[in-house]
Amino acid sequence: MVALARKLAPLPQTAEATAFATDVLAGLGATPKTVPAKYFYDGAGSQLFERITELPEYYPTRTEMRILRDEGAEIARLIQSGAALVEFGSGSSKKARILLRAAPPLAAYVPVDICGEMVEQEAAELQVDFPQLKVLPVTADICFPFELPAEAKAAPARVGFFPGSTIGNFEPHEAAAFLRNAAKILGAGSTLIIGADLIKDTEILNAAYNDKDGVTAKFNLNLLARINRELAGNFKLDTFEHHAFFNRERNRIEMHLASLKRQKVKVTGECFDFRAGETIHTENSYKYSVESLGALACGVGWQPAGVWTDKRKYFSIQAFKLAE
Ligand code: AVI
Repeated sequence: MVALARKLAPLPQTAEATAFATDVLAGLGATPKTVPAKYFYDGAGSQLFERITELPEYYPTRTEMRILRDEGAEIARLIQSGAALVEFGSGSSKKARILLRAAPPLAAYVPVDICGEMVEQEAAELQVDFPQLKVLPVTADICFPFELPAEAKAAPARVGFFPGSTIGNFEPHEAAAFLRNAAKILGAGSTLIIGADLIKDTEILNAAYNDKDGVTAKFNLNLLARINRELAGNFKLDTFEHHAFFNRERNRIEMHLASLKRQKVKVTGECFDFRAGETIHTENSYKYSVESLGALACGVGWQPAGVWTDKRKYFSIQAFKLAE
């Protein structure tokens, strides 16, 4: 029966779809069950994430924007005239726009994102609003080495920008690898400006990932809906529940999807057993102190060059430099 279902299940068509299938099957077959957080962001997931950033409980986005608006001029002093600004995981470039307005004339702005269509489209829109600026989009996975455009390589300096606390979604060893990779790409004498969410009271953190309108729950459950849509899954969404909590020992928010009963679920014809209460671990969102992010960055050669926070010390923008 399983063999027949397997034959009938649609096969993934693209390399991206194959990677999704491979990761989901491996993750659901592991103990404990996991699915990588990067798969949250299909069309529906990206829209839900946009809604999360506007929730009253979800402070990171608006707090980071406030720091950038209030301290933009100070932060931009780290950017020398004629430098190239390279944004890692640029998405909508909303935050870069604030920095670009405060920055001196630049050789180029290089938004880098894995989603080629989005990076090209956002770059075209930004180009209209900043006609003097050379906007040179790059499609790449920011966790691996990639080539900068020639103009950015030839600029007298390069400044990396990695806002949004996306670094928090990496495991610490992955965050260190990202920082090492960024150093290689940007080169000697460069600067890196990172947005990182800070460790704080458990209640504030738990509320940010358990909003009362249930948008974060929908965002989490959309992962199962995506598996149903793209991998011939048969998850019943109302038999899984969103769980999110701050793990203080590991300084991270953990998101899980908990099965409300004992059940079997099929994905591309493969069957997975769930115990009642068993979870799929879907995301970690690490919170840093200024010192802990500094230690991680120093460990791979970056030197602290500035820290800006909001009054409540909820969020930080931290700058680092590489020796010449
Ligand atoms: C994208 N990232 C920084 C978000 C975070 O806070 O870790 C993703 C998110 N997950 C649930 N809410 C927001």
